[in-house]
Amino acid sequence: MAEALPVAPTAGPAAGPKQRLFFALWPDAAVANCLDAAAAAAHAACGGRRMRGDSLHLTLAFLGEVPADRADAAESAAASAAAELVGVTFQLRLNRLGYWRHNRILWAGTDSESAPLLALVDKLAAHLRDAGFALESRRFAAHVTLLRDAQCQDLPGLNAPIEWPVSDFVLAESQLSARGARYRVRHRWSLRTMPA
Ligand code: 2AM
Repeated sequence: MAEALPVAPTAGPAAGPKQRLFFALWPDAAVANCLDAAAAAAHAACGGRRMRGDSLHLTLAFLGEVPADRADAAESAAASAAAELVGVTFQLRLNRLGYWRHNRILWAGTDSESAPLLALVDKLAAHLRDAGFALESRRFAAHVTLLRDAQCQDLPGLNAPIEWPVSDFVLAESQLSARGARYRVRHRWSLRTMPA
């Protein structure tokens, strides 16, 4: 994994209120605690700013600023993707930390690609594109940002792999303020059962 996640402007009308939206895997409390502990250990080595424990996530597709009247289209696209992936729950094993010098992000990720994760990302992207959302075509890089503005001379390791049982995904909204971004989960789709 070498590059940041793809992004591009979203199609749709330019006027009116907008929301900064993205699809993500959102960990349960147990996984979030493991990620938060990894962030604490990495922070001791690299400094920077730790992500809030309740903000840790793995982005699947970044939509950027979406006009409020297009949010429903994004949700419908996600429901279609979820319907086609019913039963595709999987175990994600985060077994490494990584550091991107260009944006000074320290992240947790995996050194082997997860086929079901990539299937989810591809399926979601396909339905979003069909709905008119313009996603960038750069390769997806699975990562959970742990630290921003980090400076790592030597990359710390993970004490133990983090096992993340994945059975749903979410649409989240990022609210930017002077004190940084706050995230709000707007909707969750199960991979176990058909969307309502
Ligand atoms: P990051 O953690 O690597 O910064 C909410 O902002 C989520 O969307 C974060 O996980 C962030 O990734 C990702 N994100 C923010 N801006 C992005 C962009 N321009 N391209 C891709 N992903 C982005």
